[in-house]
Amino acid sequence: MAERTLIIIKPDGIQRRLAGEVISRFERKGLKLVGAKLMQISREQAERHYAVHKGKPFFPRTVEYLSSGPVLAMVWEGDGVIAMSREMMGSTFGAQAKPGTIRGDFSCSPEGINLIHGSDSPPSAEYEIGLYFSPEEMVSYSFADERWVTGKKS
Ligand code: D4T
Repeated sequence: MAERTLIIIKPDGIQRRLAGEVISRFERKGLKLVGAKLMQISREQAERHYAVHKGKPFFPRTVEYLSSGPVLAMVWEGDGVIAMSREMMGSTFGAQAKPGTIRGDFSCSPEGINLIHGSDSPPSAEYEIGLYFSPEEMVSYSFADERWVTGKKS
């Protein structure tokens, strides 16, 4: 199976009606959506999500932000999808993210109000996908034009 990653359009992305814009960028890149869920993340779930940051000064407000409104949780698939999506997102703070990236184009926040989450490694992706999706909630399928997009013969 190709690599998978967890992408979340965070509460500000939903409130600012940017979900379609973000999904469109992932689709145009050629990546494959294999799971999607509009949901409200609970405080406990957000604490589990950011467990590696527990104890850091920004942990409380980061948990508060992720659980502050509806989000769109998605699983995207493709060889190298984790690194590609991190590049597409841009660096953590919108105020510093490069133009052309999602955060660079749509966020000016210096404080982590940064529209989107993407897993940063295969172990994080596995852990984070498991927080939001059961295996039956993801779908495996092929695109008819796969070889024209990836160059791989299916
Ligand atoms: P997420 O995980 O939200 O997609 O963002 P990043 O992967 O780009 O950033 P991260 O895990 O290092 O940080 C998680 C979250 O905490 C906020 N944060 C982070 C913050 O407010 N101050 C800080 O100094 C750091 C490092 C922003 C994102």
